[in-house]
Amino acid sequence: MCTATNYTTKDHYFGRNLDLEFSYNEAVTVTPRSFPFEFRKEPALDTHHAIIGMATVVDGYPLYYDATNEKGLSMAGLNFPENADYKPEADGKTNITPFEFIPWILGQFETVAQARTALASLNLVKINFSDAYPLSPLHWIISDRNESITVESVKEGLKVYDNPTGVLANNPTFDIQSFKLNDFMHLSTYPPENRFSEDLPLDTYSRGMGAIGLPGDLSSSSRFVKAVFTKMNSVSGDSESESISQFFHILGSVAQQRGCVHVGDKFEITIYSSCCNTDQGVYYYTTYENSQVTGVDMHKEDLDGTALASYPLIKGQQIHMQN
Ligand code: GCH
Repeated sequence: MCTATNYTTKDHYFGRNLDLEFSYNEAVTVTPRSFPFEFRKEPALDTHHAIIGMATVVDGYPLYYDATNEKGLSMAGLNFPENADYKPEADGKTNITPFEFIPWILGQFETVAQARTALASLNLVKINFSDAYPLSPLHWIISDRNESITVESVKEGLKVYDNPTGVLANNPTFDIQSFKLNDFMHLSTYPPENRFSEDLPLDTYSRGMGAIGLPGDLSSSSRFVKAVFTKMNSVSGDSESESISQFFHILGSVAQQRGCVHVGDKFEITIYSSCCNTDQGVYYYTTYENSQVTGVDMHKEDLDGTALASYPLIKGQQIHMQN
């Protein structure tokens, strides 16, 4: 499963954990403005905003998992099994396949408000990229500095939810995930007061007791609550070092350690964690075995060009010996 979040200090940051039991050879990929984005059912975008994010490049096409454009609009796809329902082609609608959805939104729009307007006529059409890369059941978070939305294509149609948390996990549907936050409104970062019984001499014997009951397991609903609590209460200075450190700590609160979640005979792990400074266009990441933060700056690429730039992930520990 995965968790995505955003966070604002002086700049705005957007990223995710990718939790899975295997990898698709993803790489940090920059798409410049004149790379021709072709769509199966809609006209190509010959020029568009430049994009940086994590993608598997297949047959020259960047299949993005999460990305940010040069205007600061960001988007991530997260697993949504058994709920995602993609549709046949529909007349009078904009027919975009799920694997084209991130390029289509980030290629054209600067804000969530603009994206939301375009979503009114969108149909997520059921066309596989190829036999080797069939569609995945996904839902999406789209964020700018000011707001986030969640997009879900389900049996009843395309649903667009305001997402005031800026967080997305996996199942169940976003309305249910959000409703469940009601159950945790008593959690606090302050020491608890004894409202249990005046007749009992209860003691705050440890720090952190105000949030007893915060879920710590790795299910999707629990990660959602934990990430929202951590993000909403996060405190950070404005520097890049403080901001990205805090961001990776938010993601770390819901990361998956090998051995804790069985998937068949394998284990789900946090393959990578990403944090994009959406104002500067710098994409930072760590991997399961590389705790050092690595960065790729989109503005160091030729953004007026036509060729993708791909940076394979540095995956082993980068240990800095001090003696
Ligand atoms: C193709 O249609 C789209 C591309 C793939 C291959 C199928 C590489 C791009 C992107 O949509 C990829 C997709 C493979 C896979 C990915 C997806 C982005 C996120 C998703 C993960 C499986 C989601 C993470 C998650 N996993 C644990 O929640 C990498 O679908 C789980 O619960 O299964």
